[in-house]
Amino acid sequence: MSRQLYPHLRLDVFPTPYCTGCGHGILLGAMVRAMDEAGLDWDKTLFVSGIGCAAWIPSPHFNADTLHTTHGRPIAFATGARLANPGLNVVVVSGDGDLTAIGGNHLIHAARRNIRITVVCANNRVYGMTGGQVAPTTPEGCFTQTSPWGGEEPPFDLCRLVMGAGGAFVARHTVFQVRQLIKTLTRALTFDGFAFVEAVSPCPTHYGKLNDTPTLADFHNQMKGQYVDRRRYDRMNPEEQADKIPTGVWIKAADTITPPIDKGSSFIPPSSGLGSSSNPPSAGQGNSSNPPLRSRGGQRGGI
Ligand SMILES: Cc1ncc(C[n+]2csc(CCOP(=O)(O)OP(=O)(O)O)c2C)c(N)n1
Ligand code: SF4
Ligand SMILES: [Mg+2]
Repeated sequence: MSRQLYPHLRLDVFPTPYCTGCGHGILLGAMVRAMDEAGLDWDKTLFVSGIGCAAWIPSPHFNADTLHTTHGRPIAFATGARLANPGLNVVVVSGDGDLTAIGGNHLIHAARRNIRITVVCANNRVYGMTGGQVAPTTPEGCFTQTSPWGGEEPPFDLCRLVMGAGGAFVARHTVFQVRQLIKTLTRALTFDGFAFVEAVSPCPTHYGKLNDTPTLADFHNQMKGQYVDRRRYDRMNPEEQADKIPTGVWIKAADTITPPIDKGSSFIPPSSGLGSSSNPPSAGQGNSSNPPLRSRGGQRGGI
């Protein structure tokens, strides 16, 4: 990483606590580079995380305002911060267990409501921090401490989950696709609405050692065959697609995106005498007490 980016890190807490070969360190570096490329003001950005190895990416490593919250609740905290201070860029970075198991409800409803936050999910397909329990992202047949005969449940495809919930900007890359990951994170950080990025990240310690990928190099060899660009994936027949996972960015067509919830439709305190339950302010309309809120410099458009 360029030394020019060092001021954005708390260098006194390095090296990171991550195991050798953990993908979370690659995502950490990609986030810092993406923040730089997006040109976002670090002093106007809040990073929110839950509990888990991934939740340590922003906190304590970023020299920025960070909220290290409770397990499963970072999106709830982030939503509150965003609505209370619309001038803030709010970025959630956390793990697959945190965001899609215990915190899954917050994820789908933030996507449905088009809350203007960026959510980055480090998906290592296991609960890493607590010793490697099975997660809703663990592929069928894969071994974990709590699925010693191989997981029997079908996993979530996180991108499909968030798209199904209405997510406007949805993306996936492995941490090995680092250039695309940085580019996509840059777009997500400036997207004018709810943006979700899944970063597939190896956990050699608790996932790899039980699934024939004990080193980062083993993960690389396995993932480069399995994760394919979505344009290539779309050209495959169903048999070819069966063991592949598409990567890339999916953005809803602009005219199908729900207006972000804080755009002129925000809560009006009853004491203000404005609005009532029978006459709520309509979405998309500002008024003098609730002017439309600052755009994050959005990049809407359908693909
Ligand atoms: C309410 C609650 N339940 C369970 C835990 C235990 N716990 C801490 S981290 C974690 C899983 C983290 O997994 P993930 O979010 O995937 O992060 P990773 O460590 O894999 O990066 C769990 C179950 C907790 N801290 N609080
Ligand atoms: S347990 Fe897994 S996710 Fe946690 S630091 Fe080690 S390799 Fe990374
Ligand atoms: Mg995990």
